[in-house]
Amino acid sequence: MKTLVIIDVQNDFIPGGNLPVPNGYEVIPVINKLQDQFDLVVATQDWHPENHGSFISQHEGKNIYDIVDLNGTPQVVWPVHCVQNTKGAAFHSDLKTEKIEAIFRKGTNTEIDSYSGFYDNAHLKSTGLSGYLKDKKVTELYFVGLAAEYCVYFSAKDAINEGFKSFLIEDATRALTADGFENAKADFKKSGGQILKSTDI
Ligand code: VGL
Ligand code: ZN
Repeated sequence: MKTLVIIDVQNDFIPGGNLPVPNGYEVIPVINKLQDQFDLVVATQDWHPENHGSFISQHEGKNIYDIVDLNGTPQVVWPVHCVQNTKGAAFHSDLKTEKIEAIFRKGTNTEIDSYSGFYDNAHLKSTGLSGYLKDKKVTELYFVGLAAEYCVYFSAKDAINEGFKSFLIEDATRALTADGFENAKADFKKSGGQILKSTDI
């Protein structure tokens, strides 16, 4: 069974939001069109408490994109984003949501960040996504959304470790930086993932 996993298409990751991905809006029409071609559609939502440990507000004297140590795990310092129950954390209103059967929230623990939709960055705790999909006998996962070299890449890579066939639909994602996405794609391919275009589906 083919499943579309929509990663973090939230206002804060779209231009106008607090952690905008350049051209992030452009993924929405592509993702809306793709949804009808899948048996199952699920989504993730970055869902942080207002004092989350990845936020610049918690690291006096640091700059955005600095790397700090957060409880033993290297952590990029981010602008305050996707705070629970705020407009920034909501899905963009142009994203079609009627087909989304389940939403998995991540980054809820202040002590650790969670780029992947499956696990936090130290693989301490599962979101339940893997069990949910295995229960439905899903075997192939297609990843789309934001941001390409963070939450999309880490989710797509964890999917391989969880035993799924993992595909990343390149024109249905946008990156924070081109270099970051090139490195992520190279590692994803090396790990057994496949890069596709939406027209290949
Ligand atoms: C993300 C940085 C911080 C993402 C989430 O969704 O890619 N990136 N939190
Ligand atoms: Zn986040």
